[in-house]
Amino acid sequence: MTSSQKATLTPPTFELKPYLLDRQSQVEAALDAALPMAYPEHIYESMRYSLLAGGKRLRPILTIASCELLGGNSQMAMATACAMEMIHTMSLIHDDLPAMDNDDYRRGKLTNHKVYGEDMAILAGDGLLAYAFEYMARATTGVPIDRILQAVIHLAKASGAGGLVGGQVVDLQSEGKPDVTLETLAYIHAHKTGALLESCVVCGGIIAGGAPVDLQRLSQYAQNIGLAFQIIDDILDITATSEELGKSAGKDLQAEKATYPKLLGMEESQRRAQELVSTAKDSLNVYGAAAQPLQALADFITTRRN
Ligand code: GRG
Repeated sequence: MTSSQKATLTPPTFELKPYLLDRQSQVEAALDAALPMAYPEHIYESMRYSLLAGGKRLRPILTIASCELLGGNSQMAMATACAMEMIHTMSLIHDDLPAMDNDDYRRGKLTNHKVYGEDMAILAGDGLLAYAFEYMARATTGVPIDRILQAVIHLAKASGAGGLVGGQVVDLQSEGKPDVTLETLAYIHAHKTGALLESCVVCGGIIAGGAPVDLQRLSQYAQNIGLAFQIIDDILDITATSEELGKSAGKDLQAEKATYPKLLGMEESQRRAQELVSTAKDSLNVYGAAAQPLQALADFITTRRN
């Protein structure tokens, strides 16, 4: 076999770094355009402050990657991808409030309430929550309306009491309790962090017109990376510095939170995260090389430092 024949048979190795940089800049531009300044300026400034504060943009990138896996394109998925980041950002603004996790820093900058006050921070979160749905329903183009409706329903469910809100409630109720079980912790993680990640991946698939079996595989992938993501988050809270995290490190210990490292130890937590990522990747093997971006994103979850 000649070397050129070999080259055509071996799938090219996927380079995550340039892929991430390219997608991040597309998402930054789309978010900036999605939320222009308007009257009353103060609230728009506060919403834009947090929405455009950086971050890995993992959720919108996952949305676009899933859409592409099932034959869609980034244009079709972009409004939904932006909506995902709006919901994520609103949850961070509210999570940072004194009544919740009480943090002064997020994404390396002062938290929203530290700059705009608690009243505006609550309203900025509310504004982003409502606008996410308006924007995804209004600005999605080239996608049949029934798919958009299905995605809106999926995201609304993931954001509410059966998803993010429910996870945050059980998390708050569990603070300071010495007897939180692994089962409760899994519930917190699956809802507080996993539900939105799953919605990103599944909605990307819905927008592309994926069949139920495809959406099922994507959901499996996402549930596994969702839990792995939060286990790594728990580990980083102990091992990374505040500078690396862009927020205060060591908060979980301080708040006496149940975490994977606390319940299982550091080594076992790391092993579980790795195992979950491996299972997540396997659930997409059926798509061959087309699954490389989502599989590489799964690996990124365990190697990240923030
Ligand atoms: C959705 C109505 C509604 C309310 C929100 C406050 C709240 C209820 C939920 C808290 C959700 C929360 C803060 C979960 C933590 C998720 C998490 C691990 C965030 C960090 O995500 P990264 O690392 O952050 O992707 P960047 O900054 O990179 O985007």
